[in-house]
Amino acid sequence: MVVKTIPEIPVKKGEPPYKLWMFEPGEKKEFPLVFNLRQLAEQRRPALIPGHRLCAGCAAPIVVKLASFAFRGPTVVVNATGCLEVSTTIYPYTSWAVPWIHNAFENAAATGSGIEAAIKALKKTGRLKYEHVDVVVFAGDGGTYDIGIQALSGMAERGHDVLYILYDNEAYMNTGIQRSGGTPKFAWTTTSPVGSVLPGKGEHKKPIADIMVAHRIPYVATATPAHWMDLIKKVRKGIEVNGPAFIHALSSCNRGWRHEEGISIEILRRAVDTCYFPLWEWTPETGYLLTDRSLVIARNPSLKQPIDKFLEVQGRFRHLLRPENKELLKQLQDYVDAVWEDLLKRASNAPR
Ligand SMILES: Cc1ncc(C[n+]2csc(CCOP(=O)(O)OP(=O)(O)O)c2C)c(N)n1
Ligand code: SF4
Ligand SMILES: [Mg+2]
Repeated sequence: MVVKTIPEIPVKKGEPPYKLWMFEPGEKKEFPLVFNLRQLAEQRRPALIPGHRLCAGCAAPIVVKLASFAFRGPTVVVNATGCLEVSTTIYPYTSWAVPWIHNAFENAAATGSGIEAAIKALKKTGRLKYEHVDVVVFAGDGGTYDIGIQALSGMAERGHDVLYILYDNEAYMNTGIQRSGGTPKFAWTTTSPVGSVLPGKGEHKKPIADIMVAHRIPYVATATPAHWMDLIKKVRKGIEVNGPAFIHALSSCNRGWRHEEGISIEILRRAVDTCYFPLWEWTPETGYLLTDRSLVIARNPSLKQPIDKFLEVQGRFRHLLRPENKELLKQLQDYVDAVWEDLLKRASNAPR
């Protein structure tokens, strides 16, 4: 008997909350995607359930919950070391309602690859009756841009059928806000301090999603939990493709970004409205396609907001808005504009 957590029937009154659902191997059921958030929440239990100790206002659990609405089931989750892992599995408790594994910081993609290979072998020898068992990795930016990139690149190159979801809070948050390859230029972190010598981090964010496009895997996309329908659809696509898929989800962190707890979703909206974090997807067949709000902005350029709108609500960029740092702010704006213009040229659905 296998544990299955997303029920095919809505939760009924009087039922114990977050009960694990069981079903027999060999049972074949597809769960059609519903795009009414209330209906989704009523019909599906998320993979991550209450009781975790992630900070109030943290976007990471929202990424996971939304993503899990698109899981087909059965699904195995692999979690790299980081806030999501340590705060959801404090021994002897767990907030995960699906089979879940943590290995080491750097090898989440290798662990996912191994699980997928084992599933294949079990199917081949007739020992696994399911048509598909999906493997989904969640990893932070430190575990992806820096320490996990070797395992991730290997997973992509070998063609493992795994969906890798990067929740990018733009620093090593769990260990005290150290800069990573995903930290944007001029952001304050404890290892890229702001003072009379340095104006925060000296380097731009690594283009991780484009690096995954360069692997020519079946599916790559960017997403935020503020654009929830877009995120859910992309996760489902990433699961359904045959082969590796990568989703880069921006995930605000009130501790590290220095913002109020209640504005996480607003900040992520601003990240897209300023084109700091454009929403797109890529497949080998279609190339780059803008999605959701970014497609709207491409069609109506007057909707594009200045980068200040993203920066002004975060303490980590406070110094950039001082008059003496006008030149740095312009540098960042020019960089965001150049990356956006480049994306408009590459996206086949951008107006010409
Ligand atoms: C090999 C190894 N190096 C360092 C650490 C210490 N460590 C644990 S979590 C973490 C930061 C994780 O950062 P990120 O991947 O961005 O996830 P976040 O905490 O931001 O969610 C570090 C450095 C470790 N566990 N293993
Ligand atoms: S430190 Fe940041 S990423 Fe970690 S749980 Fe708190 S808000 Fe979330
Ligand atoms: Mg991080």
